[in-house]
Amino acid sequence: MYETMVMARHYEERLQEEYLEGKQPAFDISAGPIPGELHLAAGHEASGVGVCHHLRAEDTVTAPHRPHHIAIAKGVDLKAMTAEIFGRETGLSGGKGGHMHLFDPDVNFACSGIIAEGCPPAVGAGLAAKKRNTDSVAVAFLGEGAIDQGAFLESLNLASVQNLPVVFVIEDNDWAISMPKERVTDVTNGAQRAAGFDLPGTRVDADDVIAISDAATDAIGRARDGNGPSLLEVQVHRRMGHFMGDAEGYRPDADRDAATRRDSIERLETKLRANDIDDETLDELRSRARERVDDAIEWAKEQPEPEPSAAYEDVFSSPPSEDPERAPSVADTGGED
Ligand SMILES: Cc1ncc(C[n+]2csc(CCOP(=O)(O)OP(=O)(O)O)c2C)c(N)n1
Ligand SMILES: [Mg+2]
Repeated sequence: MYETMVMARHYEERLQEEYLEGKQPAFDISAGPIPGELHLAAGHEASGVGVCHHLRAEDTVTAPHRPHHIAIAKGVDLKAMTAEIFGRETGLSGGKGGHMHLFDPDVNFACSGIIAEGCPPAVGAGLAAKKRNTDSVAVAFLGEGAIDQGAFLESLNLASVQNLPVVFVIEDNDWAISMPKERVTDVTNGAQRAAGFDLPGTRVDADDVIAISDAATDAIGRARDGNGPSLLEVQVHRRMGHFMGDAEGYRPDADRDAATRRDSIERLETKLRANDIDDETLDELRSRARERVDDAIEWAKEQPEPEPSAAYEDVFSSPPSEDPERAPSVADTGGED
């Protein structure tokens, strides 16, 4: 878990450097090696790693717009994911999806820029697992800013009434863009939402990967054993802006400083040392993690950009103009079919 957390943090720090290249002085969002928006998840590592650590490739994970730590922990192909973020042809989606639209069918991972959008597909994956009689589970991650979305609440209901193997994980980082949590909801503990659907709900108050992993053991074990869904809320921290380029003028310095001080990786390191893991072992884990990230980024930057002529490929599953079944249409011919 330590190695994966270091990998996820180093990934975000390296992407930040790459992203800012060429975007200054007036912050041109389309410039540089990573054009478009970028939401980094430094400070969220304990959640993705503590939960996904219990999952297998055949289990499904859906993530929101801040997905990298979860994707890394789920075992998404790091090189293909990085190429996707850099908009390259060999990316997971041919470089057309970007960092909020990472899909890796080999490990059943998907994410979306639409908040709470991952909840219904996770319920669908849970239903599929149940119908196929497997013990696979599905996990939907969402932010605390999405807990009033209909998609989330309807998904809780459907998962509950159908007794599906789904775990919902709320990552509470106290902020939804520039909106502090207390201005959005009076519910300080998002896990209480579970009570309205007669589900177990647990909140882990600190971004402590061991505590999160323990809570996930129960929730995922329960789903795997056919005992239905549950809801987990975990406290994490946003160490960076909402998106890269966010000057965070709305955020009190004390809040940002506190997020930086509460470092889940240092917390785990302290626990590991207390359990007699020596410096040499920690150094080795850190170097291995960083090397994998650096290799993936170097590789991705050497990949070709997609041909402009490929812009419409894979966009429609069945383009009307190319589908003999659908052209010409009934309306055009006046036929009666
Ligand atoms: C349905 C929908 N509404 C609004 C947005 C715009 N939006 C993007 S991120 C965000 C806030 C998300 O906050 P939270 O869920 O707490 O996640 P965090 O960014 O803190 O990780 C909003 C409102 C969106 N992407 N989708
Ligand atoms: Mg949030």
